[in-house]
Amino acid sequence: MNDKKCGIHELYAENPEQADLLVWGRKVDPITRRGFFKKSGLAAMTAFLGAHIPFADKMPGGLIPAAMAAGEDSFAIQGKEGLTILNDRPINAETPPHLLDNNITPAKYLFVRNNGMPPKENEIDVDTWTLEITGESCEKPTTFTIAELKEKFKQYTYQLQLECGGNGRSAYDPPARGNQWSLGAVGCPKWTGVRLKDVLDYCGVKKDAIYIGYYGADKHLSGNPNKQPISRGVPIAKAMEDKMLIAWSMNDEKIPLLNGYPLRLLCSGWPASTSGKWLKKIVIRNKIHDGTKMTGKAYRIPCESVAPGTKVKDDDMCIIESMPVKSLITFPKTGVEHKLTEGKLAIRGHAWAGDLSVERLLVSIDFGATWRVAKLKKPVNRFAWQHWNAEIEFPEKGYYEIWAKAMDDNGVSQPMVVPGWNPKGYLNNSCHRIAVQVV
Ligand SMILES: Nc1nc2c(c(=O)[nH]1)N[C@H]1C(S)=C(S)[C@@H](COP(=O)(O)O)O[C@H]1N2
Ligand SMILES: [Mo]
Repeated sequence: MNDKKCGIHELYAENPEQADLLVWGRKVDPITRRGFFKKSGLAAMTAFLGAHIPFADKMPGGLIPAAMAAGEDSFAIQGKEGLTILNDRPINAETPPHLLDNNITPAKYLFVRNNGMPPKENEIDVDTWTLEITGESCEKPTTFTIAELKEKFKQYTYQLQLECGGNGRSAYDPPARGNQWSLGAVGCPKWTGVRLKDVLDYCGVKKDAIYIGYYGADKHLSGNPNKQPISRGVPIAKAMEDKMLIAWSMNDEKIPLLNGYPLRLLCSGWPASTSGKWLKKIVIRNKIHDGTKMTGKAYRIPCESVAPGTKVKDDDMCIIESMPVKSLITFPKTGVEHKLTEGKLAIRGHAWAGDLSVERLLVSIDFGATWRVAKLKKPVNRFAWQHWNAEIEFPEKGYYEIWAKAMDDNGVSQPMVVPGWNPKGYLNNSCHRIAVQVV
């Protein structure tokens, strides 16, 4: 999968000088091949490497620092552990399935999907942070501090799953551009906040309202303050569901900076791109919100299915709504060895189904020829993922694959193979499978 990864490696491979300029603002002298940092570029690299660089002036241009080049693990994201980094500007990182084993996803294992440059921690003051509710279909535009939100509205805590619309994109052929997520752009932490509905009601939703849109405090990659990295939303009916939250806390702690500190929107069940991070403003619209990444082909799929590789007109693309049914095997880790003499192998994982719930989870060890029903729990609340487990008996030694397949309460199952191709590679909910060596 390495060849599909983009980010610093690809950038440097393609054009080292351009990469230097982009990442660090470092210009290369064409004769000496030395890199000349602008002050801010050197500061950025120093911060990245976590140390002052005594010989920075001798560093050749177009050279990727060895601390980053060595491999994924040498380039750590603050507060995260064991994530696979897909891109570093903006930061995008996913969680290997075996690290998603916890029932409630810990902060260190929640994936990161940034479209722009997040605000810096020292730029954020929780006490003065405000959320503005406005828009043409808002009767009483109001600005709240976080303290006012806490004081004015009832507080709720729910476990809410988040999955990027592009999770699974790496499996599409022909490939779709964008972060090559495999399985781990998903998680299900516990969030505390106020209901979006209560806040919207307080500010007055006019009769002609049909959509909401969010704005966050992150900046566009170009640095242009008039451009948003992303500004998406959901129809009013979805916004008014009682588990859509404006949250200030995740797992009883402050939300991690990269996941939206100090305030984020949660529209669980829909592509996580509808759950705005670093939340500053919500607009109540009298038309479908037309913010960045609402239009064109972003977060849209062909209204009618198309053959792989088809060019689709923007007009024939429809906004993705509820995410499809999906599951993960989170224990054991793929490639595990199991001794036949030890008897059954206990396996487990989670399953979720967007706006719906999961009705059944099936497992197979014979490449899908036969399936057995696993034990499946009810969600702790709507929009929380559901835990499942099973005990697997192997007939003899050898190589096996364990496949898991979930079915939602409309009777729709995950496909075994990659589902309908679409230009941007969204909604791959094909079955997760792991390898087991029985010895
Ligand atoms: N302000 C803002 N909100 C955002 C994004 C962003 O880049 N900026 N990314 C969106 C996308 S595409 C996803 S998948 C989720 C990712 O949430 P996470 O990084 O907390 O896992 O946040 C969404 N909310
Ligand atoms: Mo996303």
